[in-house]
Formats: sequence, structure tokens, C-alpha cells
Amino acid sequence: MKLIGRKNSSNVQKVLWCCAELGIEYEHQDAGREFGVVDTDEFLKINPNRRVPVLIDGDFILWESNAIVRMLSAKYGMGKLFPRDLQTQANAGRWMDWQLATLGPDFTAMFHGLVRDKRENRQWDAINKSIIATQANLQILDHYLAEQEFLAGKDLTMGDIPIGIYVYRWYEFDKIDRKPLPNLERWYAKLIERPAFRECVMVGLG
Ligand SMILES: N[C@@H](CCC(=O)N[C@@H](CS)C(=O)NCC(=O)O)C(=O)O
Repeated sequence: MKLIGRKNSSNVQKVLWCCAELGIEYEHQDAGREFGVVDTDEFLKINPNRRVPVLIDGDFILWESNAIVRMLSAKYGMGKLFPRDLQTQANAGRWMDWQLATLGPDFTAMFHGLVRDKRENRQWDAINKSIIATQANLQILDHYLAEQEFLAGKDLTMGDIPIGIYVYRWYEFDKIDRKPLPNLERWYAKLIERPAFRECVMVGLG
């Protein structure tokens, strides 16, 4: 099995973390941004979006990070990252979809503004809107985490993975006004205890 994508990409990190949690072995190839590759004709054939990550498993090619995490969790982590119970499974899947549809898009302007843009080019209106929207989204997580250890229940599941990547980044920004979120902070402290999370996700704001 081969995973293609630079290790500082949030979407690639989802897959790296999932593989590390489950002890999955794979070949890795850097691609994207500073590594290029995504602009080649060869890459276009495996992902017409020219994005990473891409997983190649024999003759099966899969792109979209959450789809990859879902497949690897089902194949190698049944009853662990991929819950057997249908409701717990749907709950975990819901958080993965919510990351793609809500948390991620609301986060983008802040991340690009504070990490990628030069100081003089920062669009503060967009950044501040993004901070407010993200704080509200994290409040939703905090509410759900009041009742349970992890997002889909008492154990870590695939549902925590895409969200954990963003929460790490949120707590890494300096100079933003973060309101206290005690349940989210407790959950995040649990993630930090995991060697796989520290190794794959806590690597700076790439
Ligand atoms: N929805 C896709 C988004 C993939 C995506 O936007 N990947 C970014 C990295 S986080 C990318 O490939 N950017 C171009 C590059 O790195 O060259 C997924 O979840 O896999």
C-alpha cells in the first residue's frame, strides 16, 4: 500500500495518524506544494483534483482524506477506530462529514491569513470572521464532549481524527482570543497523550 502526500498537509495527516493508531505499514511518497508531483501527467491520472492525499492499495486508487480514513479504519480497525455498533459508526461518520462541510471551510480564512499570508497582506475582516465562526463550531464540540470522552463515545474512533487535526492547529495559533472550552480541552489533552497524534499531527503549522 502506498500513501502519496506531504506530511505537513492537514489532510495527509489524517491518514498518517490513522495508520499510526492501527499500526498499518505502507510506503510513503512526498507530493504537493514544495514537493511538486501533483502537476505531473502521471499524478493527474490518479487524482484529477491534483490534491493529496492519495492511497494506492494494489490496483485500487482512493482520494479524499476522510474516505481513506474510513476505509482504513474499516479494514484494519473494525471495533476500534471503526465502531461495530451502527449508531456509534454513524455518529463518528457525522463528525467526519461535519469537518468537511463546516469546521474546515470556516477555518480556512484564519489559517491561510495567519499562517500563509505575509503580515502586510492579511485580510483581517475575513480572518476575524473565521475566528468567530471557528469558536462557535468548537463550542458545539464542547457541548457534545460534556457527556462523553471522545466524539462518538467512550473510545477514540475515526470521527475524532479529522477534528483532532483542526483542534491542534487552533491551539497552536498565538495572538487569537480563545474562549475557554473545558470539555474540548479535556478531550484535546487525551489526544496529546497518544504517541501517534504527537508524531503525526503535532509537527507545526505546515
Ligand atoms: N477534500 C480533499 C482536499 C485535499 C486537499 O485540499 N489537499 C491539499 C493539502 S491539505 C492539497 O493537495 N493542496 C495542494 C498541494 O499541496 O499541492 C481531501 O480531504 O483529501
